[in-house]
Amino acid sequence: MKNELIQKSYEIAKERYAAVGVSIEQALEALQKISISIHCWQADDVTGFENRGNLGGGGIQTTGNYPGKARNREEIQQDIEKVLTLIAGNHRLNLHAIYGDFQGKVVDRDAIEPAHFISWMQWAKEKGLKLDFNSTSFGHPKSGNLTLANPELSIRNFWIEHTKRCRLISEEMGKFQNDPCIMNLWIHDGSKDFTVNRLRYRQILEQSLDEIFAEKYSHMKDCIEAKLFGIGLESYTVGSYDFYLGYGMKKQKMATLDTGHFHLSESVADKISSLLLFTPEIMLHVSRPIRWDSDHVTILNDEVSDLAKEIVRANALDRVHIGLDYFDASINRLGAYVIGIRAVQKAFLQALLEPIRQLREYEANGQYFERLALLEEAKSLPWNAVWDYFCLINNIPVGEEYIADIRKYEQEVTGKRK
Ligand code: RNT
Ligand code: ZN
Repeated sequence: MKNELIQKSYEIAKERYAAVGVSIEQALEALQKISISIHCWQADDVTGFENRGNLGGGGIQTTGNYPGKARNREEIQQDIEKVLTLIAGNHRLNLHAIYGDFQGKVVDRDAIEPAHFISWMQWAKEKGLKLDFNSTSFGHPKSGNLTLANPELSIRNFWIEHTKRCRLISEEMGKFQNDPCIMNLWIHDGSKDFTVNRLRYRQILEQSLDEIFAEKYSHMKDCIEAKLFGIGLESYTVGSYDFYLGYGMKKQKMATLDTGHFHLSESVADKISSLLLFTPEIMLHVSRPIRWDSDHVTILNDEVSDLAKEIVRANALDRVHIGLDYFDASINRLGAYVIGIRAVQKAFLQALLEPIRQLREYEANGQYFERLALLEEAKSLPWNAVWDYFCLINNIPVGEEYIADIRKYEQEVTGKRK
């Protein structure tokens, strides 16, 4: 019965969308191909497996102590496998360097190797996931306030070595999965208060990056992530947006746009069409900043909708990589994953269903009332019927049905973790 209703609503939606010149079949086909890079660190509050405990720092902070966080690789994998049963499509898993399979040993960051990630690669292959990767500069005794931008040579070299190794690991991942592994480089370097030698640290960072990127690889792609500020590092961020945008354009590296890393009233969506002209590709960290870069769970809000629309309008789905980045430890962590992934998919579905031909015609004719009116009406076109149908044909829970699945998993699995 329920399936029949979904089917019926879908048929009605098809006609309704046809009236505004939109093919929902094409939209569904495109949505099916969108692959989201799922961040592994929501599963365990960015702790990792270094066997030294979460040292925190680096200007980021998880808040909450909801029970049941994953304590090891097996548990993260188990949780991700569960998440995959509640979402449609083929996706990627984004690992941080601290999530290596270290076999109970303490392996320092300047000693990590592809071997520490073989078990991840094999598991990912079995599950049909592709892997992405990140160097980890935070949460380490040598992190301090400056890593790659540190004037102290021994510390700087330690982090250069770490980052080079991360690129090699990414290269091996890319080879193994026969698909480029995207490696994100984010460092927290900055300072809490007035900084009178801002140029110097940026020069050092530029030199470090040049050293790191000297080796050319063909199975991995680099992206560089800027930030506005970190906790305890409020006055100065070495790797600011201007810095990485300039570096990325000069060296043809893709920029990572984290939606929490800008002034709160700044539109990240509007950056897409400019970046596409000057950098090869774009990486996204879709997040939800509340008052600051708080990394709340991504939801379907205007910011995410605008972002998806700009990407679709620019016909750039093949040049923009969509990743998630948030860590909420105050609610069920699997639930947090599913909410965020589904929200991003919904945003893209809405974008793909936009009556863009008509809107552009209005714009070209200077018919701005008509353009605004259709944009408003498009908001309430029956996209939800298409979304339900998408879930149905992918054999995953429709609508709020997944809440019960998460609850059950909590009772049977995560709730039993001590
Ligand atoms: C921090 C950056 C960065 C991290 C992850 C864990 O503000 O957004 O991407 O969240 O690397
Ligand atoms: Zn990020």
